[in-house]
Amino acid sequence: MFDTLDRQPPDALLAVIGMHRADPRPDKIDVGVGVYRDETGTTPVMGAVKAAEARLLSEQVSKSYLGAEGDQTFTDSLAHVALGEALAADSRITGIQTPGGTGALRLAAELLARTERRPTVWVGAPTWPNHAPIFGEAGLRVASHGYFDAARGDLDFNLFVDGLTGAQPGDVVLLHGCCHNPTGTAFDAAQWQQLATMVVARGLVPLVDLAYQGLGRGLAEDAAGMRALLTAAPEALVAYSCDKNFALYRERVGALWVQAPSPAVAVPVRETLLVLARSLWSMPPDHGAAAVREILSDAALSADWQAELTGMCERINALRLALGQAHPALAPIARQQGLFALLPIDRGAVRQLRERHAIYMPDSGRINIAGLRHETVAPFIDALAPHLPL
Ligand code: PLP
Ligand code: TYF
Repeated sequence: MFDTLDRQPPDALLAVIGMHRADPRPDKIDVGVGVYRDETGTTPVMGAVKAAEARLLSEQVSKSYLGAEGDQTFTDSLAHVALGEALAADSRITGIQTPGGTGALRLAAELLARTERRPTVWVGAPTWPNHAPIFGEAGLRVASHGYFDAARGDLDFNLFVDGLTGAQPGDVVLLHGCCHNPTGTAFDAAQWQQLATMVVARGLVPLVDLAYQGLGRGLAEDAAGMRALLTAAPEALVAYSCDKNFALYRERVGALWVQAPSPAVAVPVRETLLVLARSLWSMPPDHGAAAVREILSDAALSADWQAELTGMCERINALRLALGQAHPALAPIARQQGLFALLPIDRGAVRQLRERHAIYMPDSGRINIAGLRHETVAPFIDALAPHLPL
């Protein structure tokens, strides 16, 4: 039976970790996989998370089952951070805890596949390489559209709108809430409003992937566009990850919210989510979400978390400024946001940077900006400059 299975390529982003690790050169630079790194090049456990974990260790009295919804106090507290006060109180919106943002996306895909409409999911190209397989494996049709002007290295909003011309009423449009992976591009407030008008006029359903809240401009700023969209649209979905903004990566912490057209419709939506979650993973892992719940329910821990997150965001933006000023071809990076930027270089250049300079990135030319330190910006630019357009 198993001899009918084909060989499969490894995850191109995760493969970079192994290649970098195996390189003995001391001045090697890892701008591959998307994890935040500090000025020392490490990805520490955040102070508030350590404190919350210590509290859980001493005070948690049971690890008995919670249920397919996971820790509802976690999800409801997180709704205030992600959705804001008004939407968090909206009874058309229902949410449950998921294993990371990936679990939220997969649960969203299974929910969409359960509807009579079985919508096509529209994703921008390029996007996070896991997006299309997540929806495709759930049996949905995935269509892609343009939005990125590679020559300018920036968002082309008209291209985005034109690319969605073929979307039918009821189709789903996947949007990155902030900190676009891999391009770092973002809609401005006016474009989010235009998007909201378009979605309503054409009966499209937005699915917002919010995996980097707080790492672009700030917690509220990074969610503002999504909130405006949810306020306008009758139906929407939000797949949320706490794995970057709480640095919980391997703990797998996330949530899915679904906005139904009425509180009555939100009831079967929730029941369906619970049935689907039971057959996917039964219940989500608890520990990371419990730590987030502890942080969000304690004013001092919350303030501590937000201060550390702000520091991370500021470090990324300082590096963005340094890169943008270092070379004209990198100027858009200073205006863009989040961990990622897509360099205007080809695969050959990526290979040369790896072989000659021990600089590691995936073949797409995407860099994780937090993989740089202020002192490695200059050698990075020196190695990169010959490959950049004039
Ligand atoms: N969405 C995007 C755009 C991402 O870059 C990631 C990164 O991992 C995820 C979702 C998934 O997050 P998680 O690690 O919580 O599954
Ligand atoms: O894009 C990234 O680098 C992050 C981390 O299968 C990641 O989103 C990469 C690949 C993957 C899961 C997470």
